[in-house]
Amino acid sequence: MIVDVGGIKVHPGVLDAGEQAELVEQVRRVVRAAPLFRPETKRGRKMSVRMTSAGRYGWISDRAGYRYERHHPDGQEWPPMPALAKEVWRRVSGVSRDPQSCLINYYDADAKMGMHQDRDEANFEMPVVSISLGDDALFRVGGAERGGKTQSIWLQSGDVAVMGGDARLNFHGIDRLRPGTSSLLPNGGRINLTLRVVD
Ligand code: MD6
Ligand code: FE
Repeated sequence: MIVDVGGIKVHPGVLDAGEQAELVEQVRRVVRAAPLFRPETKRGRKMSVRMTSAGRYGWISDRAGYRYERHHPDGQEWPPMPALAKEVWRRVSGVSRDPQSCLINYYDADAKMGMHQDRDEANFEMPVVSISLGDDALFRVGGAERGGKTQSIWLQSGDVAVMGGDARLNFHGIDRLRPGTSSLLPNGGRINLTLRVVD
């Protein structure tokens, strides 16, 4: 079963409980090598999510703007991409290229993400694949213009969303979490992985 939310295809329960735990372990390995940081927007506001990346490129936001970089802010290359995340991409992306970036977002109980487009990549024919782990999150999807009609869905741990085709540039964001809905992460919260071809 696939659920269409404003053109974004949500595949519920792609990862079972064992795979979710394994992916969390792989994410912990990344975070040990490339610590989470709280990015600033161009306007100097701190985002509420904490981020890091794995793979060839990581996504960075600071006073200089949004972009992909080969290095963590601490100067080191990003660690290798979690193997299980790459496997999910191969299962659901529908394209033959492998992802070059795995952005890791950590949400605590109060974190959210404002409506945005993913448009820092060179080739919009390549989809974005997103994996949810931990607490449920309310995902809102609009159209290609800011301010239009939106639809929402609660993303659960193990769900995978694919943003491609005509929906590739749709606005989307996370309104809020439902704390305590998952026991996957001992301290609660949510991890979101987004996989992309960058260049
Ligand atoms: C999140 N997701 O789920 C934020 N972007 O925490 C995204 O921003 C996103 O879910 C591109 C494609 C799918 C997504
Ligand atoms: Fe996004």
